[in-house]
Amino acid sequence: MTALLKDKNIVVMGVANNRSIAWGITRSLYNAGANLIFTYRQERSKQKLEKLLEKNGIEAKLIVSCDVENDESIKQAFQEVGDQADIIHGLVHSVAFANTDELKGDYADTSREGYLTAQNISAYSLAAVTREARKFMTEGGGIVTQTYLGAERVVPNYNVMGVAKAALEASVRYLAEDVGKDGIRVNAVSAGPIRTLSAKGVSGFNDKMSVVEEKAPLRRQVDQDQVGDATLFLLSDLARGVTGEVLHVDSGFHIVA
Ligand code: NDP
Ligand code: KAL
Repeated sequence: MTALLKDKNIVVMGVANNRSIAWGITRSLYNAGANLIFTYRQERSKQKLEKLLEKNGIEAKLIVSCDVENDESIKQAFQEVGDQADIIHGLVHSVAFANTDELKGDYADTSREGYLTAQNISAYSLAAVTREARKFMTEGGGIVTQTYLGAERVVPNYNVMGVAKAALEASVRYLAEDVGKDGIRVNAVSAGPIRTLSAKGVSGFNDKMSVVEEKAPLRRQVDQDQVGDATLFLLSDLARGVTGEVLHVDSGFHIVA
């Protein structure tokens, strides 16, 4: 493939380990010639990331701490990125969180606190990071977030996260309007189920995986590399006419009744 992102500075948020969707995205972006900047929350994620980079011979331009629950942390992180990289050409938002006890049973039983936590980390954070990143996106560029079908339909157990993803997808559209005048595009990838650290242990996950193999037009699982390549497309100039869009990378599962 041609170097679609040669010399472009791309910030990737949300690598926790080698199974992370953000790590699949990293591989695609690296192969397309991007300079990569990473943000992490937990120290353990930083250590895993450093090992992965070393093992794969990838050199990060910068690795900074960023807890998206905290405005000051976001401000500091992007200030440091701006100071070191000068210009940001792209941003990958691949973070979400809800308490496990809210990811089962009735959505009606969601606590106020649990609702706010899911919205805060999984949806509001996209607006917050867009606000800080756009200051340095002086040549335009792309922002891509990760969503799931549970935003559009009732998927058992996804509950509070489905409502947060609905807010995230609406945010993609409102943010696309805000930053479009600066030549910045905002899009989402809606991936089918992929076994990651987040997905592990949440009830109903295995059933969701097997139904894709049975019912999706392509009758196969989705993997991190497929999401990585779709994210690369959305960040690249090939998608220069695309903004405010939710692109399903789910073997076509969402079109089937
Ligand atoms: P991972 O567990 O690999 O990644 C989740 C990431 O979220 C971690 O890196 C974690 O960082 C980060 N995170 C959580 N809270 C915060 C916070 N307050 N500040 C900063 N970072 C935070 O799981 P996935 O790769 O599966 O998830 C990535 C995205 O993909 C999520 O938005 C998820 O909803 C979405 N998605 C996943 C699907 C799947 O089947 N796996 C399907 C469709 C969408 P740390 O560990 O350092 O806290
Ligand atoms: C219907 C599906 C089955 C699973 C239901 C809910 C999945 C919710 C995703 C959400 C991101 C999971 C968590 O927040 C897990 C968290 O409570 C506990 N895990 C952690 O804290 C780990 C250590 C860290 C790394 O995780 C985070 N997030 O920080 C949905 C399936 C089919 C598709 C999925 C998994 C979608 C999705 O959004 O991830």
